[in-house]
Order: sequence, then structure tokens, then C-alpha cells
Amino acid sequence: MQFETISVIGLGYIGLPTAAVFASRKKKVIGVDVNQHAVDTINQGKIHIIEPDLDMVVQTAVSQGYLRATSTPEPADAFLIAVPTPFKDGHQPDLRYIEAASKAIAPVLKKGDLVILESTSPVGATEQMADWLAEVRPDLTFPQTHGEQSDIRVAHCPERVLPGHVLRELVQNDRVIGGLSPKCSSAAVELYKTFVLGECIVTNARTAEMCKLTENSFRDVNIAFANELSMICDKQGINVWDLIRLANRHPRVNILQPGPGVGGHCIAVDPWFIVSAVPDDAKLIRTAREVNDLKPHWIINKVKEAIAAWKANSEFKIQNSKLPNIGCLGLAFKANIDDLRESPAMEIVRELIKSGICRVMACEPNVNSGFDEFPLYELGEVLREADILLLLVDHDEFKGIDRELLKEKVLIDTRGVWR
Ligand code: SAJ
Repeated sequence: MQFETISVIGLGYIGLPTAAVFASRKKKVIGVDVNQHAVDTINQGKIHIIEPDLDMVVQTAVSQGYLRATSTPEPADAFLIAVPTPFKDGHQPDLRYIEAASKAIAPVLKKGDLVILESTSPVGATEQMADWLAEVRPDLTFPQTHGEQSDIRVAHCPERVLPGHVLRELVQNDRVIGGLSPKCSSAAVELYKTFVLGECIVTNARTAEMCKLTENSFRDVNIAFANELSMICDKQGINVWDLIRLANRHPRVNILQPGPGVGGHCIAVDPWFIVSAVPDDAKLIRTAREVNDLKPHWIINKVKEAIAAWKANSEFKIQNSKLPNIGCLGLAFKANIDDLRESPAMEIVRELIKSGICRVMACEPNVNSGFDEFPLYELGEVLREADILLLLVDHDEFKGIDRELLKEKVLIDTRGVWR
């Protein structure tokens, strides 16, 4: 099977790097996105997200004519769907973007095409996607009804790359490939072998879907353990980061790091896809989600306590009309990226602003323009003016702060950076 033209639907944090890597292997790539700004930016050889080295790869791919973006799907030999899968009320998976993407590509499908769902999805979503495609194209046959003889091949191949390391992990990580039939899987393996150096391991679609959800739930449960420890240690007067470092000296213990909560569009979301499918059985997975979701509120309470203590000090009594300045360092959901999705730091800052008990000075060095929800401040200004410093994200800029500048401040370090 030859894949001359590849179409990637959804040019976000996963779709754009994937499109660019295919293009760097001299495949003709058509990127499709409903966001006209993203389409225009990419066609100028630029990028609308922050990911190390991606700008260079996209620039080369576009200038050499291998990558082009459009808002309307065009015919191709393989289609990769990499659109968001959020949850809706009651933590139920919301497949509306997969539905819209399937219905958008269905009209341009032709016999022999391969359609791959890359978006993290609840079990059964790939079969559902194949049904949506079949609904629009009764003239073509699909694997759910025609098995190995089908005109169209369909597979799930979940993305597993770590934001901040996407280009390296795309090439090096193993891929789990779950076709709706063995032929679908082999076609998908052949496609990914264009650039994947890791192993392409074949299974069925439902196992591939559950595999991705399992990986992220495993991490969520382990972070919840660290977050729970941090709250226990606070009550016991123990430094949790020292404790974890010591416990991790045991050969079979490897505890993750506590923080202000779990953010991002993956780990804070995907475990719910398991819980919503089997609510009575997924007890530990649900509790872990609840522990991690509780953590931002626990931090807000810590800030409120710090404000109360600050107000009680003598300086405040002299100028008691002044609200304390709270320097909130970092808004992204983790270090050295610009992604604010499901960020616990954003939740904490919003809540502090709403409380009216302090003047919030938020600083996010990775967000330069287009952010207008509340004012952002330069790091220098925050360090000069803040009475209380709340470290929310362990960005390199904050790790490197001269400790002398912190001496006069009340510090709340949610990441254990200034220890
Ligand atoms: N976090 C902690 N403590 C830790 C590690 C992480 O509080 O010790 C927090 C981070 O600050 C962040 C959140 O957890 O708020 C998630 O960060 P992350 O680095 O663990 O993961 P993501 O969301 O950037 O990427 C994950 C990865 N999954 C796993 O490592 C199992 C990635 O491989 C997936 O491709 C990605 O989800 C995804 O797209 O699903």
C-alpha cells in the first residue's frame, strides 16, 4: 500500500507536529483545521502553539511544499484525526469533534483509504467513528460490516507524546495500533513506519483505546498519591519533597512530585472516560481524580492563611488600607510550555482574583500575546512588588531567580523549587 498524500485533521498540539514529521519524510501532507488563524499561520510557515523546534520543522515543510493547511478536507490516501475529546456534564466523554471530523472527511474518502483515530478516546469510539463514516458513505464498505474485504480501513492509534518533547517522542516512542481488522492494523503500521523508530505493536481498537486511558490513569493515580502525601506532611510538619526523595532511595519505590493539582487536556480528563464507562468498578481511579482536583482548593486556602498572617504583621497595621500583592508565578499546566488548558494554576489565580482579598500579579513568561483575561506582569516587576510569592509552575525562569530577591517575601512554593 502506498501513502502518497496524508491528511491530518486537527492541527493542534498533536496534529501539527505529526503533520510536520510526515512532511519532513517527503510525504505530501494536507493539514485541515476549522481554525482559520491556525490555517493561515501554518501556510506562512509559522506555528500558533509553543513546542520546542516545531517552528523550524513546519517552516521547512511549508517552504519545500510538502505541508499545506486548509479548512476544507481534500482527498488523500490516509486520514489521521487528531481533534480534542473533552468531557461534558457528569464527566461523560464528548465526541462531537470526532463526529464533526468524520463527517467532514467522509465525502472525500475513496476505496483503499485508511482512517486513523489518534485522539484519546473512550472504549468504543473507533467503532463509533467508523459508523459515522459509513452513514455518510453508503456507497463504500467499512470493516465493521465487511471485515477484511472492506473498501476503507479504520484503526485507532493513540498519541502518547509528552508536550515539550513531542518531536523526539513522536519518532522514538512505541506505538500501539488497534485496527478494526488485522488488515486495518497492518495498513496503519505501514503508515507510521514512515517516521516511527519505536516498535508498532498491533492489537484491536478497544484494547488500544483502553491502553491509552490506562497510561494516563496510572500517572494520575501516582500523582494523586504524591498530592495526598503533601497534604498529610503539611499537617505533620514534614517537608514532603525531602520525604519523597528519601523514600525514592528504596529500590522499588518511585513516588512522583506533588504540585498545585493536575492539569492539561490529558491526565485531568482521560481517567473520567474509564470512570464514566464503569462507575462502580473504577473506585481508585475516581478517587485519584478527586484528590488531584482538590489540590488547587487546598492551595487557595494556604494563600488565604498567608494573607491573614501578613495582615496581622505590624507593617500592615501602619498602612492597613493596602491589600497584599500576590505574585503568582506561572499559569501553564506544567513547566516550560504555554498550554493553559485545565491548568490548576489558572484555577487558583482566577479564584484569588475573584476573592478580592489581594492584588494578583500574574506572570507567565510563555504567553506573549492574545491573552486578555487578566493583566500579566513581567517577572522583574512581580519580584519587586509582591508581598507574597506563589510559585505555581516550575518554569526554568523561576528556578533561576536569585534567592536574595526572595528573602523579604512570604513564599508559597507548590512545586518544591525554592526548597
Ligand atoms: N504533574 C505533577 N507531578 C508529577 C508529574 C506531573 O503534579 O510528578 C502534573 C503536571 O504539572 C501537569 C500534569 O501533572 O499539571 C500532567 O503533566 P504530565 O507531564 O504528567 O503529562 P502531560 O499531560 O503533559 O502528558 C501526558 C503523558 N502521559 C503519560 O506520561 C502517561 C503523555 O505521554 C501523553 O501523550 C499525554 O498525557 C496525552 O496527550 O495524553
